[in-house]
Amino acid sequence: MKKVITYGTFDLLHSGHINILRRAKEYGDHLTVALSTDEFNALKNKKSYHSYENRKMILEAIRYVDEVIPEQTWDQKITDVQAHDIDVFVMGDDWEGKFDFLKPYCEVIYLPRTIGISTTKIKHDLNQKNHG
Ligand code: C2G
Repeated sequence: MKKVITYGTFDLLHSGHINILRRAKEYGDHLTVALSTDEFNALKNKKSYHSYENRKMILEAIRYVDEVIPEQTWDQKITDVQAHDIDVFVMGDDWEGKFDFLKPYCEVIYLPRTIGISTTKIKHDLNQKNHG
């Protein structure tokens, strides 16, 4: 069984998230998502609208996702790849090159981001609408 992993916050789920999850799954038979905890989001200077539990439950309902594990630190990736017997690591290309240290342990693939959508944009657009 070829196992794929990807990491992220996946807040306010949108088509960009679904695109990366669908395409990541195409590289194998099993997709693990390492989902940023609320505490780790604070380290990323991100505040997600949905809690970790809610973001986890939402991801687990997606057909492309087989397993969700917590992402708690920047330096758990090598351990995750080894512990979960991962063959392929996939991230959006806004992270191009940032995770090449994983190359000795698994295939590292950066996929083009979906243009025109992001959690930040959603929050911004909603604020504009509500405040004129
Ligand atoms: N993404 C995408 N297209 C978008 C928005 C996001 O392909 N329009 C991808 C990102 O490139 C990432 C994934 O969706 O691969 C999740 O995005 P975020 O939830 O914003 O994750 P991020 O904050 O980048 O966290 O250790 C790695 C970090 O946890 C990644």
